[in-house]
Amino acid sequence: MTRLPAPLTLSCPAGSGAVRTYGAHVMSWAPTGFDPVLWVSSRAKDSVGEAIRGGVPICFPWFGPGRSGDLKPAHGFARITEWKLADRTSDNDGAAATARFILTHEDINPQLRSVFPHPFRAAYTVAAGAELSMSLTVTNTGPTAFEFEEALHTYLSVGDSRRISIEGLDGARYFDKVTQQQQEQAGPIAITDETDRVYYSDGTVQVKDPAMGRTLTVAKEGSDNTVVWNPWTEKSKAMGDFADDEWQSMVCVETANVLDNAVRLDAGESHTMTQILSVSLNSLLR
Ligand code: TA6
Repeated sequence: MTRLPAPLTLSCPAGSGAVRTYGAHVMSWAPTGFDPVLWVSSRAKDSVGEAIRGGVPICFPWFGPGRSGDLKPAHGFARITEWKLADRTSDNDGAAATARFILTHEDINPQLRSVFPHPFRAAYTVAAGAELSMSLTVTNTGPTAFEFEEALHTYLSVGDSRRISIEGLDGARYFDKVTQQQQEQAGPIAITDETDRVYYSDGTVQVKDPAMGRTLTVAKEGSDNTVVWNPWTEKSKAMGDFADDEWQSMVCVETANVLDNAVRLDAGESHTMTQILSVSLNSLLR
């Protein structure tokens, strides 16, 4: 297997991160003075053609097995394809260091292109500083309309997933992929078992992490779904690229447009989805 080259660093006084051209995959980010915010498995693969277990994989143009339930590879081809680096800056006055990536249908392996035979252009801008913003713009460059799903499958690093509280989804409808039931969220989310839920929400989510004494905020624009995932014990054991106990140190909160919120683009139309991560220390008084 061909090992992946080292990621590009995005560094400025306010924070730093790393991103790969492979999958335009953000591997790490931390504001200056904070512990890493993104999580990567100790067993993560790093070879061409393999998905990377951690950071922020880009799920596009479908999510999971797709709405038909039979599409491969899981979560689409964007995260296992080399994107072109269009430009890269580091902002010395401390605001942010940025990188912009481009992917078109011409970059896609021909076998995979048959699954999604639509001309498209995806532009992805990453800005790492005191916050981490990731913005994905998809343009229909062909003559006929198409639909796609998308998710920024964000792995967040937490001190103990059994003690976190995920706020901002109270009252939101969700599809529970574990029970295959439609539910409505009542209050904050606690992780007490395998959790795999597609929420119908366009709002900001906060992950309160008492073990690390901090709150992670996931703000977004252009997204009508938030996916929350923790594999818990049995699913962790079943994944070769995930150590058995690592479910305790991570939770996925994913900015997305999936299922019946798939995006439809007419010829020439574009759609942008943006996720902005930030961190704050919990007040000792609260
Ligand atoms: O976003 C949650 C999810 O769809 C889960 O169902 C699980 O499959 C997870 O993504 C990881 O998917 P992956 O293909 O990266 O192993």
